[in-house]
Amino acid sequence: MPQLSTSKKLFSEAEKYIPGGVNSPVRAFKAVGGTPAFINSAKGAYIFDEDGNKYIELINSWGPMVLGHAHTEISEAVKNAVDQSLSYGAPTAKEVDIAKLIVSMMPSVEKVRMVNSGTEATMSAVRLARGYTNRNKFIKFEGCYHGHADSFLIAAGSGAVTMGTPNSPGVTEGTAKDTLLAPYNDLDAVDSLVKSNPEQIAAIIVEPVAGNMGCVLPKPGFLEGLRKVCDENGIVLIFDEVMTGFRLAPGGAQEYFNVMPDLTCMGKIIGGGMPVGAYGGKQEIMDYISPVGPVYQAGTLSGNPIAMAAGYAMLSHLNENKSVYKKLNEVGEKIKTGYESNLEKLGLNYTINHLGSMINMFFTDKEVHNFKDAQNADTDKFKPFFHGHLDRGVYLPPSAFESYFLSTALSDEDIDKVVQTHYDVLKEMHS
Ligand code: KE4
Repeated sequence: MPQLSTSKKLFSEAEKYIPGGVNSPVRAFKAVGGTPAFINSAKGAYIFDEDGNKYIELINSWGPMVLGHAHTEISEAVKNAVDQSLSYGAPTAKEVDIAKLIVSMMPSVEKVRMVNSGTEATMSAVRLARGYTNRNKFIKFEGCYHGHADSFLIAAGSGAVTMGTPNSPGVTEGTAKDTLLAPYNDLDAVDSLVKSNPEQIAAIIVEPVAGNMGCVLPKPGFLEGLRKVCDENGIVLIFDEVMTGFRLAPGGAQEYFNVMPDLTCMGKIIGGGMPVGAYGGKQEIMDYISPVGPVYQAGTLSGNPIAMAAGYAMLSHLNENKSVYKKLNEVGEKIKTGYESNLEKLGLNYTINHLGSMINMFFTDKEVHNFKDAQNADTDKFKPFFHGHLDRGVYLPPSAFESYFLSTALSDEDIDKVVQTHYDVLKEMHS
């Protein structure tokens, strides 16, 4: 059990000034209990808390730190930028560089707009789709999380479901009525929503690999089916690649599955750890955005030069070192294989969902293809599973409804420790 006395003190102090003591709910450990470790540094695959505890981490800031923490090229890029002031609120050459790089990496993206978070990206993309089609409704999938904009907090995943507030107070009936819901992987449900709302649906937004109900993969044909229904009904297909973008492949899930959306939302990795989001896609649609078109969207710190320096360094590294993806996928494969071998040795048949460097285990022997499947797992088991790992120095996302985020910084020894810890914790839980 890590000694957390400084974190405990900081947490009680934090709770006096910050709601729940955190600036994002899932960090508060509400779903797993206990005191969240206050982190004061990180390097490579390791994070260190205020009490000097070291953890091998499988969160990586919820995705951005795909190369591990404090990567030299990214840190150097930021250090070299800060002396030229932190922000101008005017166009810069670096914004042109990163836009060109994103367009070259993301197969369906012809133009891109930088914003400051994944939420801003998805919120803007849906507004753009509504403006472009002159329609109000959109379809999202239960358990998918697209950030905290009002229209998405309907059967959302991630922290929303972890907090037990699937439909958040403060979201008006007026907003909710335009959000249509379908189970993930259910094309029939999508078809019936489209038929019952003819000419009214502006967009379908989907996580091409869901990571906010745990890791849930698209069934073969699901993404292709969404493409088809959008083509047949003039609906804008939006891939929320905030998590999968630049992680599953240089061109994200759309490259991996070779299914092209009309708009793509990006975040996390794109900023290299700095607050960056982006949305992009077909020029014909993107030119509906102000100042070219009538759909308004703006941001004081959008394209911030320091954030662009970090993001450009990250994306350049990924674009120029395709071996990163081989390593990422090897890390994922080794952990999956280790987990499977543990389950066999222990006579357990829990479900592991995995793709590339996204993975998690559900406490159920049934397959998990949508949110209801994920909720039917024995989520009470996640709490001892999480703390059993934390006590042994392995930091998992503190929620059963999250994918783990792996990085290239995990060495074979780290992977062995992650796998051994998985075995030891499950053995202890089931003895
Ligand atoms: P942000 O606004 O948090 O940058 O991005 C929202 C978002 C959009 N789309 C997807 C697919 C996402 O996963 C996210 C954010 N992911 C969560 C973790 N599952 C962020 C962690 C948090 O809320 O603190």
